[in-house]
Amino acid sequence: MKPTPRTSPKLQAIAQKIANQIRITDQDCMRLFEEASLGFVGTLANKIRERKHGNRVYFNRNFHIEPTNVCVFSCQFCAYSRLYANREKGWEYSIEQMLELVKKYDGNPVTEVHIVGGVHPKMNLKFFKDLIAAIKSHRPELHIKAFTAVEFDYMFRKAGLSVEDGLKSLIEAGLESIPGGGAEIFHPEIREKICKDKVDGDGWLSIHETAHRLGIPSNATMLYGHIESYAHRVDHMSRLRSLQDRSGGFNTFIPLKFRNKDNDMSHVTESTLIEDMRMYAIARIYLDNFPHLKAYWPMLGRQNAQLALSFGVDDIDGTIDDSTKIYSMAGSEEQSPTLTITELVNLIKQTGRTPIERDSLYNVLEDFSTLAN
Ligand code: V47
Ligand code: SF4
Repeated sequence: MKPTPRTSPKLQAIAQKIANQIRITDQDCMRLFEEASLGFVGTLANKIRERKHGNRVYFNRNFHIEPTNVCVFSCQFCAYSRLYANREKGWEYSIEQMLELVKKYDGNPVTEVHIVGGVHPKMNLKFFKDLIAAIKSHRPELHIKAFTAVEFDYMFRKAGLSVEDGLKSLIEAGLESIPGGGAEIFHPEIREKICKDKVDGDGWLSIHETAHRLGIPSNATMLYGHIESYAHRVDHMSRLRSLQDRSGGFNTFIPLKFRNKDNDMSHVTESTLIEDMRMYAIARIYLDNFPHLKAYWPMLGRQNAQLALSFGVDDIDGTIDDSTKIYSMAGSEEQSPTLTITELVNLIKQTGRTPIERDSLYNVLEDFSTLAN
């Protein structure tokens, strides 16, 4: 990119690194957060995104199962969990009920089920192994992406197993990949304030590292736009980038915008759209070893997710279905998030990009560029 005269020499040097495909430093990343305009970071991020993926935008056909919203933890930002003592106000599905949810999709070409929920003291490792095995025996080709590091940490400790042995037993039952939740902000200064009782940053990273070693890919999230500073965001992404250098097991980074409805952080103002787009762009510039950057449309809203496709994002998640409550209860844009394939494809085409249906491992299933509007 040719630097404009108004760009400072330090920012120009960063643009030069991107042009030469040189990794930026943590200090460069701080400078981008503190000094760079949306246009500046957007142009660089789009260049990187097009270098990696051309004009393609990936989506998949998935649905979510949330086994329970009863949770032993009390994250300040969570609008969804109900304490065990208050569990009559929550839900807890049996294996049979969850299998019924899966059977609703018989004959529907979904390729993935995403299973995450609260940390229920009675739903143990055996329960989840049986759940996974039951789904696999009903529909063997359905990819199972399940459980955050927070859920693993609790269920393995309760079972008295190491992370490695616990993961091996779930893999044996049919677990194939791990979603990116529970990461929040790794830095203890913030983690102590927003989710002090669940697995810490090092624990989260070590569970993902173990999964990668066992051949299980995963995603990583970052809950941003609340009480964290830019330095905490850089620290978070820096730990992820270092782990990815060692393991190579992350597929996708997903920045999650903090929503403030009905939680203990309702007094905290939400980030602006400009700040959201800057977040995506800077993540794309910094995380050079992450293949994909995802905008989770139920959280951002459809139009903002479309916009994010010009700021480094190449993945827009999937059809989802309306069973995911963790965001709608915290005030996300989409209260009943479901998109048909035609709607999803049209959303992507309206931005001038090429819609590509992917499987859970980003193998291309179908190019939808020729589907009529
Ligand atoms: O870890 C909870 C977030 C996450 C709020 O891997 C909130 O493909 C904003 O990680 N405001 C769980 N965010 C969900 C998750 C996820 C979602 C979609 C795709 C994938 C993937 C992973 O939800 C939690 C937390 O960071 N969350 N409350 C809130 N008030
Ligand atoms: Fe429980 Fe997850 Fe909510 Fe935290 S974010 S209280 S771990 S459901």
